Amino acid sequence: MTSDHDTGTIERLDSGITELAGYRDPDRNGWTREVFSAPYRESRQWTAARMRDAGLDVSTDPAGNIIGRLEGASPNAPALVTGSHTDTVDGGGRFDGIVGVVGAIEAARQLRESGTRLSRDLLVVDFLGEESNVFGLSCLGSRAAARELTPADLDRKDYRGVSLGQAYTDFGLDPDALTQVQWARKPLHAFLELHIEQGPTLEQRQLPLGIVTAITGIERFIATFSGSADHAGTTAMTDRQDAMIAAAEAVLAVRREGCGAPTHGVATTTRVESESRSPNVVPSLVRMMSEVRSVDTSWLGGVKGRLTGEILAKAGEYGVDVNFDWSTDNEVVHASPGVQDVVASAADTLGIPWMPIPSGATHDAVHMATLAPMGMIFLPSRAGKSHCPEEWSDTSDIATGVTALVHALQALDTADLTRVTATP
Ligand code: HGY
Ligand code: MN
Ligand code: MN
Repeated sequence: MTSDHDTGTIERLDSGITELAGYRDPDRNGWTREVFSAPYRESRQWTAARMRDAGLDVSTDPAGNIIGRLEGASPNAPALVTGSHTDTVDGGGRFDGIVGVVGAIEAARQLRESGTRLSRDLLVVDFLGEESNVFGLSCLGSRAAARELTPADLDRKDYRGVSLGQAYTDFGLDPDALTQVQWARKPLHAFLELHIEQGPTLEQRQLPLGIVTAITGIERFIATFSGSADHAGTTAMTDRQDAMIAAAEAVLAVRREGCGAPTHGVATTTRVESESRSPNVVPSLVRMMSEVRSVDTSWLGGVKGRLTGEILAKAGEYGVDVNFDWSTDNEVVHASPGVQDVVASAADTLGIPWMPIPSGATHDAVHMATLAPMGMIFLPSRAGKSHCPEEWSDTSDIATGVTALVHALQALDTADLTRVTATP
């Protein structure tokens, strides 16, 4: 059941993806719409209008999340929540996060237009700023909803010295009110997010649907290498304390760590920069930004000790000191077995083939999991590409994901999620 979809649905999904993609930074590659940027600010009006057009009551909470509400029979019952994000990485694509907002709005429209009245409110959320940003912190809106955004986070500075708190103020949000997210202060029944896989597995297995079992944990660090500035032309190779060489060794150590993971594990260095701009000085101060991810909690828990020790020892051979600033972007989070069961039986009833799948990407679902039983539905990414302009998912696959979302939300509405069953 993947090709026969209502033409209205296909048209609305296509137009939604296309119109939202139009809000992009013309000076950056791909479909760039980073949090707090001008195109992102303009796109928030579009999202709110699209929710209203689908018949939802729309509001924006103090953390900048846009919430579309489909009233249920008993509005005081714990709400059902779905949604994702519409911000992108620099040079990003048109589907990461966006599918889970445009698709969720379409699902709510289908429920309303079919005359389905859920027993509880359904909240469709476009979470502010899911992507990791210049402040090094992902999932701003869902983190605030989960009361995980701290005053120290607001003091984080970007490379220009602007604090995250100032960025909120400049965007029109009150940093002191960020945790007063009332909809998330009440008990919630469940959270279910539709998202692209951002990897190749579903396409390789020719499956239209994935049911997420766990979401990767992320450990990030900035390492500062301090050596000695010297004349690049007159200093013998054996007399140098070259911070760039120590950083280069560290980049390879990070790669070895990722390749050595026993199950799912990856490690990436995304930035190495020398303080000096001169091309004729041995680098004395170099900063490096890396991250390590895994769904294997014990392996990920040992990464900091292993990498810190190895990088310090190697840098010492070059007479270079290293300072580390480690942060846990998020711990490994397991999807609710109850929600997984409900989604699996909805897909089986619809005749949609699926597989259980871990997520190597992090999501707003990580933080929503602290508020309610959480689940995610994945749909295929062409060639597994994401976080790049080539990111693509077929509209028919998105529509299949929406169909699964509609039926899973209806089943979740009356499900007793306290049952803990074996994961599918
Ligand atoms: O980084 C991630 O995994 C997500 O795309 N924010
Ligand atoms: Mn995403
Ligand atoms: Mn992303």
